[in-house]
Amino acid sequence: MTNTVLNAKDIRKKADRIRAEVIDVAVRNGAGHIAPSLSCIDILVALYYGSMSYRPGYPAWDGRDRLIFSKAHGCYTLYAILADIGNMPKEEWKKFYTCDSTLSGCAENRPEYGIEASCGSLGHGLPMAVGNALAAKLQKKKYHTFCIIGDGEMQEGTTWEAIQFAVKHELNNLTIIIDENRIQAMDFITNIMDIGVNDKIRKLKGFGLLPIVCPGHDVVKLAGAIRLARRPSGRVPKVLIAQTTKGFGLKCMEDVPKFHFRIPTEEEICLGRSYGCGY
Ligand SMILES: Cc1ncc(C[n+]2csc(CCOP(=O)(O)OP(=O)(O)O)c2C)c(N)n1
Ligand SMILES: [Mg+2]
Repeated sequence: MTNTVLNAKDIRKKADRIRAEVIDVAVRNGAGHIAPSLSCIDILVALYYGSMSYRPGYPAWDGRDRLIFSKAHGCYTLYAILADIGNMPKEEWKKFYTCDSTLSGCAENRPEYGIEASCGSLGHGLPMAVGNALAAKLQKKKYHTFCIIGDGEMQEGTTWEAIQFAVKHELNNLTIIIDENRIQAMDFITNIMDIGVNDKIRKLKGFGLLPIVCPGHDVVKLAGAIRLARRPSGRVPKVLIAQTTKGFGLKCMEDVPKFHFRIPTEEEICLGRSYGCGY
């Protein structure tokens, strides 16, 4: 059986439950990449509970869509979801970052859990995703390949080489989702590399792509946009720019660069949460 797509109310609840769990496990076990994990929660929930095709509990199913999680340091959410859908034992996720854990701090290839690739050295995910998408074309397979990449990571040269190849080979079975939280490591992107907020759009268009901007924490809209992108239409890869907030969910962390790798104190956590309202 393939996965079921959750309705609007349930997928929002799911996103909030995963948020709470990621904060809980990471703070308890002392794992520091909380903010990059919180920024991509709605993207991952929209994929796993609202758009991607896979068989929960059967990560090796050949027909599954492929997800290459290139910003691998934000993998806490991926682990929480893989445990939730039955691809990974729940205890494995709950003991993440302790001495007994076999999970790495940056997601690496664990086919038994459905983690498709080892990333962590930024810039390597998209070239692998392009390879997966090309393989599907050559082997006449129907799966779609998704790649989640950080907005700072977009600066890597390998990313732009991969985009050129994907455009040249008309890989319309590939969707790139950019986690646009506007921060790379310890500073805002516009202080480091990007020339203004629309710089990425200008560059992507220059490379022949048609980026679509969507709200990065509206899980229902994200799932809709991803379902549309998943259709094998057009001649080029799809690009979604998900406008996210780094550290979304914990008020002390939101948009604060120093939280790239940092455990909040109890006082900071007491500043409150910014989710779970209205449903
Ligand atoms: C090739 C490479 N250079 C530097 C790093 C160190 N590093 C890890 S995360 C990170 C910031 C990445 O920013 P972004 O892609 O925007 O991800 P975010 O944390 O905002 O989700 C950096 C520089 C790395 N992992 N790989
Ligand atoms: Mg970023």
